[in-house]
Amino acid sequence: SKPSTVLAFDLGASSGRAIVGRLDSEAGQLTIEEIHRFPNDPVKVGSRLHWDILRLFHEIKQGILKSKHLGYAQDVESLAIDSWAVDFGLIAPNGELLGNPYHYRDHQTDGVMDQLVAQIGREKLFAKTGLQFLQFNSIYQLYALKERNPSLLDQADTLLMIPDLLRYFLTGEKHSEYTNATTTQLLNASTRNWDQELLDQLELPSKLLLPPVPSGTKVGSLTTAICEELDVASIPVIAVGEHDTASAVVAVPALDQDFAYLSCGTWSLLGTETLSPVLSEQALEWNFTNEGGVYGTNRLLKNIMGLWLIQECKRAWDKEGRSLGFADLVKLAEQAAPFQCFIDPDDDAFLNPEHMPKQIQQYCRDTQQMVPQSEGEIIRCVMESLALKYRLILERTEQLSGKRYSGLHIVGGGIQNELLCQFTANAILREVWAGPVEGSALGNLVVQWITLGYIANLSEARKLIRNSFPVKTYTPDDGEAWQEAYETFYQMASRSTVK
Ligand code: ADP
Ligand code: LRH
Repeated sequence: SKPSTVLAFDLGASSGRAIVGRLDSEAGQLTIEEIHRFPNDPVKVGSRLHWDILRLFHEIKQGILKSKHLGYAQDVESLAIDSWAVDFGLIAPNGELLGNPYHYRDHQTDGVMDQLVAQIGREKLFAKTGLQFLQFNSIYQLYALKERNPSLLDQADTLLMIPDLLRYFLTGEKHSEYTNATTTQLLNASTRNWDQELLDQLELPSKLLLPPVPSGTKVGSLTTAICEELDVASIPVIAVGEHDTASAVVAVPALDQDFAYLSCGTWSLLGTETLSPVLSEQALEWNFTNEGGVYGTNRLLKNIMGLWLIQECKRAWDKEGRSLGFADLVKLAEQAAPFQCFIDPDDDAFLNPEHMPKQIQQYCRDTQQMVPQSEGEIIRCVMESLALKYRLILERTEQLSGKRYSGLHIVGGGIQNELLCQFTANAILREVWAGPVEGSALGNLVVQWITLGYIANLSEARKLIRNSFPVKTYTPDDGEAWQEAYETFYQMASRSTVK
């Protein structure tokens, strides 16, 4: 029988892609083809940082057009979008978008979290939502907006998270998808609906937020206007696990029920899948999160600053005219001396500094370490520190879940940094299993196929991914040196409030 074709749009904080997936159910094989990729550069206007949302919508239309030109469009049975979390657009009563959505790294939320947390109480917020405290969670963005730009909120009829918003542009239908809704820190983990008390505290009208629909729900199809504009037949649209990290976790090719994962892109999201939220005091103290997963699963994980640190070093050097690719930077790091200095990647200073390399140097100076000078020294410091941080968070995940993991699955664009994969194996003293690289897009695709009835469930989907894509094993090396480095890293980071 003919393979089933579906289309995934995966929007990361650094780039977006359109991927065609083809499933041969009889052979138990699936293949993917990247048909479109585009940068997702945020835009600074005055002192505000925005996403270029209309451009992203344009690129999604380009992706649909390309699927047509490649001859797939007539076969595409559905499409779906996933993206980074927490950000949103506001819709006016007349159905139009109000303003440009803000980027979660905009400084408007600086200091806001402490204010609101003092008001509500940290324990209470965690008990209700199960979420980690990140200064850019939607709840703090809304609170900041309330103070800074109240008329915008007053005019708004509906809040739509980024994938909800782009999906609304495509279908004309407004729905809120569950996994991404959990990242707002406004959803109650027990009721899986908006927490009325929190909405009241923020004086947010409850009409703003739509009751979340489960991942995998069919939520309309391309509008007639879009079909005419692109000259394509209408395509059904599915709300998959629209939080990119939820989709990445779907795609972890684990054979066991209990596994640890690292979704490695702009952010490094490290944790495990559990049946219910872990709301212990320890989870709160370590600032772990419980984000909603697909099909009732829970994602116990922690955000680690991730490859953002490298992206931002690259951007600073690009601006200075020393254009180096990621592969060049990794090569330079490989040539630099090991274990010279470490940073805590999750120090607030690294969330959105003016100049990342200088910020890293400053951190090393402040912590009385050697100050890295060359590009290679700086990137080596970042990569070793990330690998060591992964160990800390992996061990904490084990303590919280009460499980022991024999290795770590890594998915996402970051696995192209093979030196980082090797460092990670060395640091955690266990195997690393790297792949697939397009984790989020694959998770997006397989949930569409589950909805369409081609794949039975989540574990079948993971088996299928395991059978269709290579997984590269990295075995730990140089254990003693890394153990010593971990002790130094841990002491250094503890002195400056390990996050
Ligand atoms: P996101 O989805 O968050 O935008 P990706 O999963 O696409 O991010 O990962 C992008 C990151 O992968 C880059 O920031 C870079 O650090 C890393 N990367 C991509 N290609 C390479 C490469 N050839 N060598 C080393 N690292 C790479
Ligand atoms: C990764 C991600 C992560 C969120 C952050 C805002 O792309 O979705 O899970 O915390 O972006």
